[in-house]
Amino acid sequence: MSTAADTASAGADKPVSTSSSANADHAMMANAIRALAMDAVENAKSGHPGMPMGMADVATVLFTRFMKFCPRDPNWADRDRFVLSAGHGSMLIYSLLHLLGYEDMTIDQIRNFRQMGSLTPGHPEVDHTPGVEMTTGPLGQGISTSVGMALAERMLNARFGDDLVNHFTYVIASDGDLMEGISHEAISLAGHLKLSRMIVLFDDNGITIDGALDLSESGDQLARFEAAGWDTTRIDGHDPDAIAAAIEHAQTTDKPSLIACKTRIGFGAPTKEGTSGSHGAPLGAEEIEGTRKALGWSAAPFEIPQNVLDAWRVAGLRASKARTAWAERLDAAPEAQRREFERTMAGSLPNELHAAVNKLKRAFSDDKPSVATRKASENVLNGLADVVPELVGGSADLTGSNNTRAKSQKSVTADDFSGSYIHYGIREHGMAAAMNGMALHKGLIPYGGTFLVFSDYCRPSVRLSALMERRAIYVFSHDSIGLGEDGPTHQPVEHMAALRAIPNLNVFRPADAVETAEAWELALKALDRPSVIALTRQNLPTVRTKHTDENLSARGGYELSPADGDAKATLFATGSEVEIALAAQKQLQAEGVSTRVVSMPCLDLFLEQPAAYREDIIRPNTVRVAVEAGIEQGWGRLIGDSGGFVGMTGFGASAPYKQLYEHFGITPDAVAQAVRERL
Ligand SMILES: Cc1ncc(C[n+]2csc(CCOP(=O)(O)OP(=O)(O)O)c2C)c(N)n1
Repeated sequence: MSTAADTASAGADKPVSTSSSANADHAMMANAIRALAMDAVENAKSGHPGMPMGMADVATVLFTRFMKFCPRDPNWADRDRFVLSAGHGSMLIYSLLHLLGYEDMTIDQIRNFRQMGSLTPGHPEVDHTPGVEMTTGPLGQGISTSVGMALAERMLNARFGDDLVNHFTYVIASDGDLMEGISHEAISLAGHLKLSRMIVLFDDNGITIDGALDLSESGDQLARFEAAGWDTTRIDGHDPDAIAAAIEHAQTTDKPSLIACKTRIGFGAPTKEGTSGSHGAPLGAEEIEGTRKALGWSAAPFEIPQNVLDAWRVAGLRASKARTAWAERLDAAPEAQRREFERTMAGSLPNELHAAVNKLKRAFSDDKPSVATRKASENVLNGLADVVPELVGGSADLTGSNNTRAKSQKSVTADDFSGSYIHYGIREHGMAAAMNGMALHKGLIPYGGTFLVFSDYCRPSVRLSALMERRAIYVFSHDSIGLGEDGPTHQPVEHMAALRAIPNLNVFRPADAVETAEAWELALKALDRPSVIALTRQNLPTVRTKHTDENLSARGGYELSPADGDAKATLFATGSEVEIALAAQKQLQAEGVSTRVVSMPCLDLFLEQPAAYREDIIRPNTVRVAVEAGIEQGWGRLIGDSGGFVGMTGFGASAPYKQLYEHFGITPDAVAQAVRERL
């Protein structure tokens, strides 16, 4: 049974083979997972025992014979990645981490499954539990994010070579994962790019919450994956030899692999096995007793027989030598390469970044271009792509519209992963998930573009970027009715507000080229936070005409244009409406109403500033009016109950953009009038 391990790693150093049967037979090792899962769920009075019990055989084979990882160094850069896409089966991964010897995952943590502060939350959470690679639970996200991990692996392999980067990405996915629409985008992208190091183990149990899968599905998953360019096979997911043979084969193909593992959910449960009754509820004392009997498992709850635990712990040590050999290779690598590898994997930025940003800012302030911020963003990328080579761009088939590609960026293809630009195709959701995967893998900084209105198509993954605290940068152009003739289907209205509602997400809407450069700098420096950069289609004047090295956008909002005397009014604006606010200011001051203009490129960052700064910018004793070509939601904290808002209250229309601004009353006159009414 040790043959599979001999081909377990594609790296120069293979993890040492452990014959599981030397210490405890496969069945008992798998039963340890089953027992922990059913006992933990029973103890918590909630959770999902069925999936871990059904996939215990597959997980045992994968982790004892194939996976390359190190419990004492869970973040080892060249470890195989494992994503439990079916996050509801979290007890599967918690059991594995405990059994394999991840120090923090004590039996008490298993006992405390789903309790406050435990390392065993209801669904797996990255950074919370060592050994968990991503936060899963929303079905479809895990498998789709894994595409980004597998892509990052190939891209970093192209940059740093087999000695440093050479690992697999394994996924356990359920029926639900494969039914979700995002999986279509993900598997077709993976198939197109021939991500051969991606291996999906599909828990082909034919059961979902409502009952038998055939209530809602009659498709052929294997045919679907094959059509997308995957290698596929179907096996008995309770036959360890078949599982091992399938993984062994999957490692050698030049395509991503799907292994459909026919399993019985709740394996061993006398009345609930094979039924949705074991999916998401405790089995109950009687059923658990019957399961113990059926499995031949006599140990008390949360007790693992010593020989079984020993066998698991030995499996946990399999890759120790491979890890040491890898560390030696890293030490022996040329100094510059080693440093670059360590820097990018740590996520730290090159020292030259600030100078590069300031060079751009100075040039913009000197030249005072009238450009769309999407074009300014392209100019910024041209200035930064070589300084920050770990930047990986892309677009969901709108490269020329989003202006996301720097001149020096070469396309990534299935034959050549050395580039840094990805053609995601018309797959916004898959793109956002893949970006998360790259950010989770580490070593690359992903950014990707589409129209702001289609941020809705990325939203579930954007929310996960924020929840997982990962630096993904969303470049959303065509950010208002200012896009003009494409009309209301393409004109975002509620999107800024909707994105601002996501915690831990910085939403930038720069007013000119200088603020665009500042937004990029801040997005890159936000190591544990994703950013959105909303950009215009239409040209905007340069409003920051005097250069300063200080990143004024860093505090979210700042006084762009002071009043000509004791300010009576304050105008807040973002992006393309800053120009309108400045024109209104002129009008008002000509009438003797001293007015200041505050540019607010990032409301999220502004609201995090100390109260004194906020008050100084808001000036509650002035008449306050905000202008943004979107809905009012979110501006209340700045304008208060008595303030004015000039923006949109419904959907846009199809017309040249200047007419639209007139039609919807987003004009300097309207802003000035809103002030006059409140004086
Ligand atoms: C996007 C999303 N929709 C719904 C759910 C709720 N949910 C959790 S598991 C599940 C389906 C269960 O079926 P399957 O994926 O086959 O898992 P199994 O029953 O085999 O464990 C659903 C609908 C979810 N977690 N994510």
